[in-house]
Formats: sequence, C-alpha cells, structure tokens
Amino acid sequence: MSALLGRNSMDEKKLFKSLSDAILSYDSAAAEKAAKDAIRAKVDALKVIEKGLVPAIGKVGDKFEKMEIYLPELMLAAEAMKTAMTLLLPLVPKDKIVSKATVAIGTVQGDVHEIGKNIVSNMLMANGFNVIDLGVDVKTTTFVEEAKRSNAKIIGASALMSSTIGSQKDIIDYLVSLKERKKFAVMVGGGPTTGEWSDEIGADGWGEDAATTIKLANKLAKGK
Ligand code: B12
Repeated sequence: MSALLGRNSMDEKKLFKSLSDAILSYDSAAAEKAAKDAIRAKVDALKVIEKGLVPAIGKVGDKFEKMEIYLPELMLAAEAMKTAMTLLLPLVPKDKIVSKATVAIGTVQGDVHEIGKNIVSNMLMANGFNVIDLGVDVKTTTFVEEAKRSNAKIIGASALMSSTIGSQKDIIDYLVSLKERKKFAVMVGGGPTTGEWSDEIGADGWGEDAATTIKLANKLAKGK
C-alpha cells in the first residue's frame, strides 16, 4: 500500500482529508495516526503539512472568529496540529549545502503562536539557511542580541495578533536606535501582517507564506 500511496493522488487526498478531519474534530490521537500513515506512505512531508494541516487549522480559526467554537476547542485543535507537526517537520529534507545565510527567527513578545513560524523555520532550513529559532514570546532585545551573537544576516519576526504586530516595528526601531539597522535585513510575517505594514514599519520584506518567504530570504541573503 505504501508504495502506491506515494504515487496515487486519490489516496493522497484521503490522507490529507484524514489529517484535516483529525484537526477539525480536535483529535490528537487521530492526527498522530494520520501523520504516521502519511509517513509510511512516503508522501512528501511538506505537502502533507500544506495540503492536510494548514487549511484545517485555518478552518478552525474561521470557526473561532465566527464564535462557532471557543478557546478550549481552538487549543485542542492546535494540540492535534502540533502532534502531527512534531512527526512531520523533522522529515522536511534538510539541505546539506553550505548555508546561504543565518536567519534568527522568532515570534514576537506577547505572542505564543508558533505554527507558522515553525513552518517557515523548517522551510528555511530545508532551503539551505542556517536557522536560529528563538521560540515564541521573544523580547525585542533578544531578537537583536541573538542575531548579533549568531552573526545572522536576516532577522525574521512572526506575529499573529493585531495587538503584537507593533513589536515587529519595535525590532526595527531598536536597530535604528543602536545605529545597527543596516547590519540586518528584517523580514516580517504572520496572519494580520501585510506588505503595506512591512513597508510602513520599514522592514525589508513580508512573507505571505512559506514559499514566498523562501524567495524573499534568498533575495535578502544576496543583499537585495
Ligand atoms: C492555532 C491558534 C492558536 C493556538 C496557537 C498554538 C501554537 N502552538 O501555535 C492557541 C490556542 C495557543 C492560540 C491562542 C490564542 N489565540 Co490564536 N489562533 C490560532 C489560529 C487558529 C491558527 C494560527 C495558525 O497557526 N495558523 C496557521 C499558520 C500556518 O499560519 P500563519 O501563522 O499565518 O503562518 C504563515 C504565514 O503567516 C507566514 N509566516 C508566519 N510567520 C512568519 C514569519 C516570517 C518572518 C515570515 C516572513 C512569514 C511568516 O508563513 C506561514 C506559513 O504559511 C488563528 C486563526 C487563524 N486563522 O490564523 C488564531 C488567532 C491568531 N488567535 C487569536 C487569538 C485572539 C488568540 C488568543 C488571544 C485567544 C485567547 N482569548 O486567549 C490566544 C493568544 C495567546 C498569546 N498570547 O499569543 C486571533 C488573533 C486576532 C487578532 N488579529 O489579533 C486569531 C486570528 C483567531 C481569531 N480569528 O480570532 N491560538
């Protein structure tokens, strides 16, 4: 079955659906089983994440927004997502070629959303970047200190809430106050951010999703 599944898009669709159903029914055990099925079937881990998991957590978010579900359900869905991601993310192939640049990435202060940041972080690693993942709820000063310590060329700041996106601007303002703005390229991303926001705060670029972020990081690594 496993060899066939890798090639058969119908079966892949079934796998994506079972992952999506697991998230939408807040079922970590089902998410674990579906992720393991996908791994056994040798479906590309990133495809499983992007086609099975990401749309499902988006639907959960929509329901939360419409108040069709409440925080406990949101948390259970996130837990199920994390269970599957923990199994799948290590399988996103790491590029062993010399690092293009070091990226210090984290979720800004006051914000604990990490799913998108983790996807971006793993995609960057898979695309040949050396990634220093600072985690979540990262202080403005920590972003800068860690970027300096690791000799990073790029700082990546994720923010998922309108109440926390201001911290992305704080990072840039802090660099300006240190007269070190030009030392680092700053890229921003996360749900409520936009290209206009990125321009407004003087960031070097905005990543709408993992794919656009890789293109952006490649550009920034070349100093463009
Ligand atoms: C899962 C989730 C949670 C989980 C997080 C679990 C975890 N470990 O991450 C839990 C349950 C903990 C949670 C908590 C809360 N949440 Co919440 N959560 C979500 C949810 C449903 C999904 C977020 C997500 O993971 N999306 C999937 C990822 C893949 O998308 P993404 O993060 O946008 O990332 C992509 C791009 O943006 C980009 N990207 C991301 N980061 C970066 C960084 C860089 C540098 C670049 C270039 C690109 C980039 O690439 C990624 C891959 O494609 C959203 C709703 C939604 N639809 O987004 C609400 C949402 C973000 N949460 C919200 C809220 C309000 C909260 C709480 C305050 C709820 C509460 N009352 O306590 C708390 C906040 C806690 C805190 N202090 O941070 C609101 C925010 C509203 C707003 N605009 O301000 C949302 C939008 C829900 C809603 N509609 O009301 N949440």
